[in-house]
This record gives sequence, structure tokens and C-alpha cells, in this order.
Amino acid sequence: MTNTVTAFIGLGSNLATPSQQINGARSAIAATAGIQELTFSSLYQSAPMGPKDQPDYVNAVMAIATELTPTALLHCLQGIENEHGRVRTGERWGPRTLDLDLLLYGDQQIHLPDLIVPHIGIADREFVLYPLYEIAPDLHVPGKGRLSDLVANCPLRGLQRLIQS
Ligand code: A4P
Ligand code: MG
Repeated sequence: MTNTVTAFIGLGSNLATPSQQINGARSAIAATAGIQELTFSSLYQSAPMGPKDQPDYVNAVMAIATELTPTALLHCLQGIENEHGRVRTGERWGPRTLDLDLLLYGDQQIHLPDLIVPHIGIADREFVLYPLYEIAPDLHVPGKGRLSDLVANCPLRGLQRLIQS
């Protein structure tokens, strides 16, 4: 691949054996033309943000090198969500088999109707910041500051790193 950009993807699931959903999504992303996996974080378990009457989540962050445009990458991620049985019920922050968010795309700030990068919730979500910090501790988040500072200001809220067998 030539002219690649480093991007970070947030993966989340709280239905249908979440850790398997995450691992399946990782394989699907890595197998996509124009994407090469660089690093994958540990899996983390967290209490649901939003409605509490849903199972805990498993989250992870993946670093990739990609020659896809941000919009093409988003469409790939949405296709993989759909292949993993994602059903959009319309409930905000409701349970899901698989959620793939484009967290960062190089040092770009993007404001399109269907794509905002850095991802809108990045600075407030322990289940994004801690796995991201695990694989890229020196990162600077465009428009928001140093990742290490964002982590220092974000409570763990019970986030747990899962030991993988
Ligand atoms: N969109 C805009 N920017 C982006 C981006 N950077 N990456 C648009 C991905 N999508 C982006 O997303 C809604 C719209 O966001 C899309 O049409 C896309 O064009 P969606 O995936 O269809 O809907 P959603 O995920 O239900 O909405 P939302 O607001 O993105 O939810 P979040 O922020 O993804 O939160 N609790 C824990 N512990 N862990 C979790 O992972 N996740 C959620 C969902 C709720 N609670 C959670 C977790
Ligand atoms: Mg989403």
C-alpha cells in the first residue's frame, strides 16, 4: 500500500457473545482491501453508557494503516456492522451486537453530515480512552489535546481489562 494514513477504530459489543463479535470484526477489518492491521488493544469490559437495562459491553481499539478515504472507511465499517447482525432499533445508546466507530484518521478533523472525526465522544469515554492509551500512549487528539491528559481526567468507572485465554 502507498500513501497510507494511520487510523484508529473503536469496537464495542454487548450482545451475542461480545468477545467473539469483537474478534470477528477484527478479522473482517484486517481482511478488507486497503486496510492493514497495525495494533490491537486488550479487550475491556465496562458498564453501559446510556440505558442501564442492558448487558455490560466489551470494547477494544484497533490501529490500522489505510489507503481508504475517511468516508470509504466509514462505509466499510458500517458494512461489517451489518454483516454482524447489527439491527438499528432507533434507541439511542441501546444494545448492539457490534458498533464500529472511526475514532481518529491521521491528524485530520472532519465535519461531514455523516462523519465527525475525532469521534464526538472520544474525550469522555473510559472504554475508548484507556484501550487507545494502551496502544498509542503518545497520541495527540486533534482539537482535544494530549491523550495522556484526557486519560488522566477520565475516571475508570469500573472499566476492567479482560485477561484473554
Ligand atoms: N457518525 C458520525 N461520525 C462517526 C464516526 N466517527 N464513526 C455517524 C462512526 N459513525 C459516525 O451511528 C450513528 C451515526 O453516526 C452514523 O450514521 C454515522 O454516519 P450508529 O452506529 O448508526 O448509531 P449508534 O452507534 O447507536 O449511535 P452513536 O451515537 O454513535 O452511539 P455510540 O456513540 O457509538 O455509543 N457503553 C459502553 N460501555 N461501551 C460502548 O461501546 N456504546 C454505545 C453506543 C452506548 N453505550 C456504550 C457503548
Ligand atoms: Mg456508533
